[in-house]
Parts: sequence; C-alpha cells; structure tokens
Amino acid sequence: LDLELALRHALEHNEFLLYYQPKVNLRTGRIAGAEALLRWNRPGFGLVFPAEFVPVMEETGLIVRVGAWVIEEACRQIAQWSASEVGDVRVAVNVSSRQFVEGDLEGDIRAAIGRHGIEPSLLELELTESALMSNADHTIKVLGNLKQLGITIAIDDFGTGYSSLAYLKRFPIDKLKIDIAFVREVTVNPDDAAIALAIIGMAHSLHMQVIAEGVETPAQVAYLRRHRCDEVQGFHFSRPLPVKEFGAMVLANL
Ligand code: G
Ligand code: G
Ligand code: MN
Ligand code: NA
Repeated sequence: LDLELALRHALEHNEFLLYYQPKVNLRTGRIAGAEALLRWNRPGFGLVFPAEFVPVMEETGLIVRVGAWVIEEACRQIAQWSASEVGDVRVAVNVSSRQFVEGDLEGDIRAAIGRHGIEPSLLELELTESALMSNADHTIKVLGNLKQLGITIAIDDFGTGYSSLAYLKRFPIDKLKIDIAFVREVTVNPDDAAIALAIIGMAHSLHMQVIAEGVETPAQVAYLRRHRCDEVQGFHFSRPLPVKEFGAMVLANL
C-alpha cells in the first residue's frame, strides 16, 4: 500500500523516466532503434528498476496511466532526436494488457504522434503473448488500426507465454523477439539452438522480422548473424542508457 501511494505520487511529481537500450541490425552493424525501459527516480532511494514496481502497477491498474505517460514521453523523445543531429530513432515501448482493456491505447498513441508530429513508423509496441490473449477480439481490432497507421507490432518474450501459434495468423504482427531463455545458451545447448532457429525460420516464412534479446557475448552475435537473425539487443552492445548517452552512442555508430 505504501508503495502504491508512492507510485501515484511519483506519476504526479514526474519521478519516472525512460532509459534506452540499443537494438542493432546484424546485417549493417548499425543501431536500428531502441527499447524504452521505465525507471523510477525515487527520492531517498535512487534509481528503482521495473522489477520492484511494475508488478504493483499491474495489480493496481496504475500501469494504465503510467503506460500512457510512457507513450507520450517516448513520442516526445523521438521528436526531439529527429530534430537534432541524432536523427530518426525507432523506439519500442512495452505495453501491458491492461492498457488494451482499460485504457484507450489507440487514442493515446494517435494523440501523442499528432502532438509531437512524429512519423508513426518510428514507434514500435512490444506485447507479451498474455497481453495479446487477454481480450483477443478487441486487441486484434486495436492492433489492426495501429498497424494501418504505420506502427510496428512486436511480440516480447516470444516462446515463453501460454498461447497457441494460431495467434500469429490472427494478429497483425511484424516482429518476434526471441526470449532470453533461448538466447542465453544458444551456442552451447542444442535444444535452445533448435528453438531459436525454428523461431527465426518461422518468422521469416511468415514475413516477420526477428530480434534476439539478452545477447551478451560475441559468440551469440556470430551465431545469430550466421543464422540470419535480423536484430539483436543486449549487454554485449549496451545496457539501457540515459537519453544523452544513448544519443552519443547513435552518433558514434553512424
Ligand atoms: O529494464 P528492465 O530489464 O529492468 O525491465 C524489466 C521488465 O520491466 C521487463 O520485462 C520490461 O518489459 C518491464 N518494463 C520496463 N519498462 C516498462 C514499461 O514502460 N511498461 C511496462 N508495462 N513494462 C515495462
Ligand atoms: O521483458 P523485457 O524484454 O521488456 O525486458 C527487458 C529487460 O531485459 C530489461 O530489464 C533489461 O535490463 C534486460 N536486459 C537487457 N539486455 C540484457 C542482457 O543482455 N542480459 C540480461 N540478463 N538482461 C538484459
Ligand atoms: Mn520488452
Ligand atoms: Na523481453
């Protein structure tokens, strides 16, 4: 309860901020975009990570309002980078199922894009399998509208949710993000390798892009490049960074 109150206070007093972790295109070696990751600059505590407060926001429903703030802030940052020497950066935001069911995700996104005058193709959404399944018919409609607008739809933590593959046909999905569970030992565990390769092959057959998360070693990068994974993200390239450091990294990588 104390935490819930502190989180409500945090939203009203602007204590949230976004860090940005680069996604790298394996063909070009260049930064292809970023995942925006929520941080809480809690007075007296320092920087607090999502594991400590996102579950409470999910339970209390506060994630709906904070999620809307994340979309607004990401769009504002995209516009600021586009107008600067950094240039166009595609930013992925994590979206909770409650934002589909209780919030006005489509309205929030349209408003933020319009307000900041950004190219819709610079915004990407990361949804978990459970987020997709929790109100499928409504979610399909919203995602269809957003995709028509030009937004990219990615499935986060792919392969770890409780869902059937049928949704790959029903939902307008652009990209699969291979869960870290299959990436960690991809170069040494034949089962993980088989799953990763099956996801890459399936994604490409369905005309989807594929990204691997949690990439930490040169061997993983080499393996994923050799097997035509499109993008990678992980500590091997960079931890999630504050805005200024991310911008500097893009400029150094050009
Ligand atoms: O940044 P970090 O690796 O600690 O993130 C941990 C978890 O918190 C990840 O699963 C991530 O998806 C989730 N998370 C981070 N930012 C957001 C956000 O803005 N919204 C939601 N719903 N989840 C987030
Ligand atoms: O669930 P989601 O994919 O949104 O979570 C992203 C989380 O993964 C962030 O908390 C981020 O800090 C973490 N992360 C990013 N890169 C790596 C990595 O290379 N290794 C590990 N273990 N975690 C990572
Ligand atoms: Mn994510
Ligand atoms: Na993930």
